Amino acid sequence: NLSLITRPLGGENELLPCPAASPYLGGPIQVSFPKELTLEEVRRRNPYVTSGGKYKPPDCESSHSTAIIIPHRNREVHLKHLLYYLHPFLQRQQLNYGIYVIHQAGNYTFNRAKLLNVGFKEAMKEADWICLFCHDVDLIPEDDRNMYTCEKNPKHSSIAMDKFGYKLPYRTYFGGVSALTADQYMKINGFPNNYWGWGGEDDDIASRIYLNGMMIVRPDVLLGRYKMIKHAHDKGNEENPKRFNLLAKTRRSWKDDGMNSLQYVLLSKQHLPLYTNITVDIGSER
Ligand code: BGN
Repeated sequence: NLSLITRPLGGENELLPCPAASPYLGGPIQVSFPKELTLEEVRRRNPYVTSGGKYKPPDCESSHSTAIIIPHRNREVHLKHLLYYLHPFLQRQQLNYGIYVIHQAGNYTFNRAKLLNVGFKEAMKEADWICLFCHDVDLIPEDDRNMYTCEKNPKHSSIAMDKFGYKLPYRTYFGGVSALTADQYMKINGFPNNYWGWGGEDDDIASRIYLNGMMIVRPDVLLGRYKMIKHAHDKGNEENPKRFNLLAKTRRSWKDDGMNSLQYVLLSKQHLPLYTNITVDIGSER
């Protein structure tokens, strides 16, 4: 092939586009949680990951860029295992990516959806991410053909979790791991800020999607498989008794509660070797 031979060689920044399907995908992943694993070991195994947990394929130009947003508090052991699996997983998919851990400061009741809003806002300040993956810290993907890229509609990825017998628990379930483009995220005014404690916020997000004329798409059930890391019930994330009332009002509240009403105090932003750590004071219920 002459065109290949006459192409100037060694030109920097002259990578060819990555193939439509990555040649590095291996399918099912055997997931276990070795106690002795350290972040240092995860770092050693991922030498191409740069400061803040960012990566670009070294051998081709990826057309995808995905920010992984992980709400977090007191789950360091889970985070370590997630990073151990997620970094190689995303690299095998040949994505440009960055991992953001959003840490809720203080002891007030946990608020997953508001932390995701903060993650969206802070991640978009750093780069024009095409796709945002909202990712629970305790869910490990079990098949690398479950692509961490966005679709024309919001995508729910964790559709077959071990704790639900590898089935969807109900038709509109949107919890665990889900993906929206920046446009889709803004179209629904982001996520609700007022769900404090466990439950309902994911159903609110699903409502926002349908109320705005979109639908939830899913990967093949054989690929959307996840293992949940077992844990005791969190202190500070008790079931939210208000979730039923809140959900009944989503139709009226989504326009005024979301990205356009988001308030928080950024306490720190550290570019650690394996992720960007954002610590935030998101206040409390008024
Ligand atoms: C649902 C919860 C979700 C949770 C799933 C799976 C509610 C709202 C009640 C109308 N929804 O029941 O938040 O992700 O279970 O555990 O509690």
